[in-house]
Amino acid sequence: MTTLSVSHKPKTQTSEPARSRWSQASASALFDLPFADLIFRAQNIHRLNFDANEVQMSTLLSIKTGGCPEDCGYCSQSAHFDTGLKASKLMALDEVKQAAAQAKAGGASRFCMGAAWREPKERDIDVLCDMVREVKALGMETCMTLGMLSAPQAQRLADAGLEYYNHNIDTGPGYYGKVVSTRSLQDRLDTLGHVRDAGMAVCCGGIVGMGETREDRIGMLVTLAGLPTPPESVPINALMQIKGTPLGKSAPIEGFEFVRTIAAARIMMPASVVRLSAGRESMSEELQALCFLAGANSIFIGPKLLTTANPAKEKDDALWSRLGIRPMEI
Ligand code: SAM
Ligand code: DTB
Ligand code: SF4
Repeated sequence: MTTLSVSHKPKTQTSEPARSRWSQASASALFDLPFADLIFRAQNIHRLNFDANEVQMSTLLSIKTGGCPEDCGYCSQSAHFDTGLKASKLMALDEVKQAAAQAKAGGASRFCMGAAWREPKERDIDVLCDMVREVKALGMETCMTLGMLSAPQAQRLADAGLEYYNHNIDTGPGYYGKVVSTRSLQDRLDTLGHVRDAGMAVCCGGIVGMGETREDRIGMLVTLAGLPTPPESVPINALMQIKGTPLGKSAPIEGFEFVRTIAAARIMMPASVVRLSAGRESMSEELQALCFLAGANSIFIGPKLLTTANPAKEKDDALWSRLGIRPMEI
């Protein structure tokens, strides 16, 4: 078993009541607060647990793109939908190493490698472990998102030194069936259990703006906060609308509702890093600043997420400078 040092542990304990109190009703009451009260409460909790001006910065790389057998209704990479995306096979080790070095030079402290798989094949695990070792050798934290994992697969990746595993629940239990049919919410929870048991840190969140209701968004946060141990990292993605996917024409989430979702995540999971994940490309700088005020303290940097665009470095760097945001050290 790998000894894992999870960075960004809270400096002090939260002042919020025990986690078990987050029912659908109590979380719903948070969302109903006047906006200023909600942000004030989120900001207080944020400051008790983190340096409020530090933001953790990761860069993504799609190491295996497209042709995925799953039918996630938002995804450019599903083979079920015609999105015009060109599929490619698993990248070579050297290319991954090069991309990681570039990400480090661009200011990322963590490198997150994503594959469009239902789950990795046994024959891929050795090279995936090599990728982990090579990226770590550059002095970066490692994260992978490869689909479902069996317990032995999770253990092999952890033994290679993988620190974080990203596996999202995507939405609340009430809306899940409208989003994906090829894997159940329980399948996802099982993978999260294997990741935990192997000693890795969990990165788990979801997507908003897929046509779900506020109740569904609350259901997602209640599920995340109610995990036996809440995820160390909670990505909140705004849907990147992909032409050709069933959810590609969903009405975008309204800005204040997005900020409320971030604030509620911060309050309900005080010790977790909350990631302002996909969607920054189409957000105003003011909306992003509100998300940071609401307790978001992690982002993806670099011009690309997996298959879609992210803000350019110059634009981001100018924003960090104007807001006085510093990268979180590892
Ligand atoms: N195939 C693996 C899996 O799904 O577990 C890993 C890669 S998958 C692309 C990682 C996550 O990205 C998904 O679980 C989903 O939450 C998020 N995601 C995918 N497409 C998105 C989109 N169009 N907009 C926002 N988030 C998206
Ligand atoms: C997560 O929650 N968001 C990232 C990461 N985990 C893997 C992926 C966002 C993907 C956005 C759509 C795309 O670029 O294809
Ligand atoms: Fe495949 Fe992951 Fe996309 Fe779902 S989200 S279709 S599993 S790549």
